[in-house]
Amino acid sequence: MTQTVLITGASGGIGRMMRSRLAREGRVLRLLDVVRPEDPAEGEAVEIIEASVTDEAAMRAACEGVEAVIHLGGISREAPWDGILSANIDGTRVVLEAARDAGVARVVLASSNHAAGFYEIDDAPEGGLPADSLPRPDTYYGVSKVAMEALGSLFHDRYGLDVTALRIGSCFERPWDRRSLWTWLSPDDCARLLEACLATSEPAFRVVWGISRNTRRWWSLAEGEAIGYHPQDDSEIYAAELLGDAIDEEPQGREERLAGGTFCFTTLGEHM
Ligand code: 15L
Repeated sequence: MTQTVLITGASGGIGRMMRSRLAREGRVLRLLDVVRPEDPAEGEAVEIIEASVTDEAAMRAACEGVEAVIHLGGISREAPWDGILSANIDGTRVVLEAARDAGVARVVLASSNHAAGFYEIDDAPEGGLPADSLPRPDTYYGVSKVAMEALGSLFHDRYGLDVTALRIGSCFERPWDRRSLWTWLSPDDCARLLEACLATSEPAFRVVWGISRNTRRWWSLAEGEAIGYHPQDDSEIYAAELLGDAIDEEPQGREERLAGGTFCFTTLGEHM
């Protein structure tokens, strides 16, 4: 039987990196974005939808026959409030309502570390800061991710959807500075994490950090491991190249000690 997985925000950074990594025998990826995703390559099991996550009719149609939704769509950094409110908060509501109406069993939500950006390294207990630590958003963007998590919780409790909200660190091909050495989520680990979310056994609402097995991490891996996410990559292989002689220095100043880094200091409501 074919499994159809809808990915919103499929033309964004993570969406593009996941396209080949989530391809599986017996799976169709339905790729949706306001920016039209690339047409399928020969033999690629993908369907393309050009639409906004705020478009209720389009989202309803997109959810038809879908087993799981991976919701990556929306604005991915600080921006004026109106846009955040519409794309990230209302967009998530529209996605969840469409999923519920279509009988979709699972939804994975791309939350962010910026829902908890004001935690500092010293706040972390042994084993790492729990993934479901109380929100401490660092921006309006972070607030929208807190709202996203709240909507996920609501749709689990009301309608029984299986919802996993991922507090994603920094999902890029490679880390680029001291902070990203502990926030890094390698693209391969991101795919492993999403596969774990697609294979959970009991419907629940859960929050999980999206990071790799980085030597410098201070966020807990326990919640991910509980659903079978066992990250394999470690950013430490880049540390010498990135930090040179400063490789063993402690993180300096609040920008390097706060989870959200520069997001904690950017002007609220202004494009970053
Ligand atoms: C995020 O939430 C952003 O979407 C991404 O672009 C990065 O800035 C990341 O956080 C990060 O904290 O590195």
